[in-house]
Amino acid sequence: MLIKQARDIKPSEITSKADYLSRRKFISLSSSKILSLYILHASLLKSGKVLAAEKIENFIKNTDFSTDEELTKYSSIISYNNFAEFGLDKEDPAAYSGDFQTSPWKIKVEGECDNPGEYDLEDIINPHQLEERIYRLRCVEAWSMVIPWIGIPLSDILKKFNPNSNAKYVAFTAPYQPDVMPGIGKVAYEFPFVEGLRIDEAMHPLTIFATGLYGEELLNQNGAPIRLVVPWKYGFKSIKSIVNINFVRDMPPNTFNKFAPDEFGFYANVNPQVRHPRWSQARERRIGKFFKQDTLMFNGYADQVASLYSGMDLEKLY
Ligand SMILES: Nc1nc2c(c(=O)[nH]1)N[C@H]1C(S)=C(S)[C@@H](COP(=O)(O)O)O[C@H]1N2
Ligand SMILES: [Mo]
Repeated sequence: MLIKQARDIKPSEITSKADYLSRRKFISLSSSKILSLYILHASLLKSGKVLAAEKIENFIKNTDFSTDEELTKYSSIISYNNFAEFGLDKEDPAAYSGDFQTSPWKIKVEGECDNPGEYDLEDIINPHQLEERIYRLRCVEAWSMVIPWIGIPLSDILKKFNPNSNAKYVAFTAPYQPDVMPGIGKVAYEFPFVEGLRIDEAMHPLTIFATGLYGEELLNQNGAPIRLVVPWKYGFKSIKSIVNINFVRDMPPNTFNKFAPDEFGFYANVNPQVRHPRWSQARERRIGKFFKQDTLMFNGYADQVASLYSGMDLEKLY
């Protein structure tokens, strides 16, 4: 069965990926890589999940905000995931998110703003120019990746809703669909998954809503159709598959903090000097690399974001 399924992959899909990779000079495309893409397709097909990523045609490359570090392989980014709604093993989101429907998609906007309402995803995205941002992603579990996201600055999206002066924070909610989310009921977190940012963090130019990566629309396991990306914070802040945006006066709850308040805070800024109660945060394992490397303050974005926290005790901001 595996071989037949592998043949079912349209050659064009493989070619477009190959083209993309060869344009990035720091990645050399070997035949073994093409083979591994075939095998990946085959295994995802076997698990019932067709790798149906759509190419994104119109995006600009924002090099000002991008790192030139070596990209993590596409196959790792889409197969090693945290998305607790689908289970806690790293392979679970790719294996079990196939029945999750991400189109059509609506986002409800509410709270302290002039333009609340239920919006079609297209109406939120279409007014904006998509851009590629190559960011580091640092999980609180001490692994990291370099991901070429495609998205829109969150500030551009939020401004359309005209938040008022009471909007001190913005809260985000992921879907609650136990019938297609096997992690719900099994994983001990409280669902739906919720997260939040202080409004100035949300409006910071590094903060984006991503709709794609590696030139293609997000797959379910990465948070299709739209997810937050906040590169200077631990990965759990970057909530996937957003269905609700709420402008609020008070600091909103976040799932990891509710689950283990002594281990995970609201701010969750990457800080190599503050250890997690159960492990050090000083170093990290870059997925695909053999040796661990030092973790940087604010995940390497200190020049851009440290001023947001001036006067605050970074040790207490875990
Ligand atoms: N809805 C939702 N979003 C989520 C999570 C989750 O469990 N549910 N996990 C977070 C964690 S812990 C990390 S590290 C990142 C991982 O993103 P990636 O799988 O695209 O690399 O997603 C974050 N967003
Ligand atoms: Mo994470």
